[in-house]
Amino acid sequence: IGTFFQERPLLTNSFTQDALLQAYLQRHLPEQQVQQDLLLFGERLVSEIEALGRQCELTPPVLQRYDAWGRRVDRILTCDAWTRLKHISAQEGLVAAGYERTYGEWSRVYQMSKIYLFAPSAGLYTCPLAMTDGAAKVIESLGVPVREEFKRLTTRDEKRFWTSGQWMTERRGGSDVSSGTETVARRQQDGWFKLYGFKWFTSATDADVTLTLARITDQHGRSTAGSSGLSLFLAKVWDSDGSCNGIEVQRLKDKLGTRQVPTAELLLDGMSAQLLSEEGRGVASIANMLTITRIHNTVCAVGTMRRITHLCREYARKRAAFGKLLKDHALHVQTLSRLEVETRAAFLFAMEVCRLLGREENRSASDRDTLLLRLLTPVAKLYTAKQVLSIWEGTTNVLSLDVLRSIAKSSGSVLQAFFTDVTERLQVAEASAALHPAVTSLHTSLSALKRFAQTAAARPTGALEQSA
Ligand code: MFK
Ligand code: FAD
Repeated sequence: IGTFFQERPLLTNSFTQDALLQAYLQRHLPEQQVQQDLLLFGERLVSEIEALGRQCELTPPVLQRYDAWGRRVDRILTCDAWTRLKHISAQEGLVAAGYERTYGEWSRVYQMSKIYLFAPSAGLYTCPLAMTDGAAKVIESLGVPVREEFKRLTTRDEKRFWTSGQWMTERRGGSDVSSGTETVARRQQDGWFKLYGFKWFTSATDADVTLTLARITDQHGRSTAGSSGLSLFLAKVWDSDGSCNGIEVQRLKDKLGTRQVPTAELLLDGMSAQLLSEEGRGVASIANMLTITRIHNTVCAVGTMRRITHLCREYARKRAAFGKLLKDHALHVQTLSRLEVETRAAFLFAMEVCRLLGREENRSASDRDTLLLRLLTPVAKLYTAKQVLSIWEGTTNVLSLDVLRSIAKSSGSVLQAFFTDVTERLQVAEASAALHPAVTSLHTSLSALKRFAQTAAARPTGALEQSA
């Protein structure tokens, strides 16, 4: 069988290996505390988290439908590593840091830097974290009196930390949630609701609570169709005795990827839930969750790109072909350089969106920042997402339409904000002779985009779709 064994690429501290992340933080968030925290987190990723993520892949969740006595229990059994990742997520403040706001408008950049480092090692625990963050954001932005839930979603105390699900998709409605949602909500005398319906894709179903959409029925059982009939609800997934809250877990999805994550089909058969939004404002209210999960999606995609480029570079120093190391083959170096440039651009794009989010939450955002955040969130998600990341949280085409929605809804103001922003950045870049060719080419692209925008701004989304 021969004596040669390839030396493997080594994973070392992802923070100290990442010159761009370090430089970015040095420039914008140079606090010693941040550097120290990320340094230690980078060590923990190698020494502990990486193995846990791997364990989650090797030990996928299972559904225990009945107990030994034939009673229906519907328990989702996850491995110890999955639970440990939940605890680590709380300890490291992977959601909390976004709400403690210790670093003012840079708090999201700080939090997302950790998510970015965590993602490629975390066995997709990033999925429940994204939804948990999104749920906290919705609760905070609606200002509803569910303080206990908010505190638990954003705590660093691992014993109190809760995660949230995001149950939107039904068999009819994945992208088209507004017309496809059939779940109904019947009002109870105490003001709570009971939900009846079928949710077709619910990831990280081991969550403690969930946000979901349903149509409130009148006394005759009738409800309003379309987006204006949908309201947003908050529900506990499990009762205090560990049994399901009016839910039957039909089955766990047998997936091609993301096998670590328990994703289920759920029959809601009288799930007790609390109304969170105004009646009929469900879609608009859950949009805040979509913004957060789409930003997480972006950051996780870029974190994975960085891990891949890092390992590729490391491998190229160890693997030989045709008499020399890969790093000495010009063509291979060109391939790696292209990956590196894409990764850097995607990183800066992702961090810019996080910066804008942080400014908005810190109430220091200008009007332009707010418009840019709305426009760039779907663009960043659709551009960076590959594999499953491009399906969930809005497919590439659906997000393209969301970009058009943002243009139409703001009567073109988001584009105006974008053009002003890019023009100002190009003016800065023009000062450097080395950047002249790139600046010229960007000016050409910008002119073409402006021409499109002139025809697009005043038209409704449907008409815009034709012109896209
Ligand atoms: C690794 C990390 C990743 C974590 C992954 C977690 C696991 C996966 C979880 C999921 O996949 S959860 C399911 C995600 N599903 C989607 O993303 C659904 C995709 N479909 C859309 O995004 C549609 O655009 C949407 C259902 C949101 C709306 O379609 P409609 O019904 O055609 O929308 P309409 O009528 O234009 O808008 C309704 C309201 O919502 C409007 O507000 P107003 O009533 O005030 O006018 C819109 O402005 C508002 N809205 C829609 N999208 C918005 C938004 N507001 C802000 N931002 C947006 N993006
Ligand atoms: P469809 O909406 O039927 O779309 C099919 C195709 O048509 C896509 O390519 C889409 O881009 C395209 N398309 C649709 N509409 C348009 C249009 N107007 N113009 C152009 N093209 C269009 N959902 C949840 O609610 N919670 C979860 O936790 C969750 N977890 C998931 C986990 C995994 C692993 C996966 C794969 C999905 C999960 N989903 C979840 C569901 C996911 O959000 C949906 O699959 C997604 O929103 C797409 O919906 P769909 O599958 O019904 O596809």
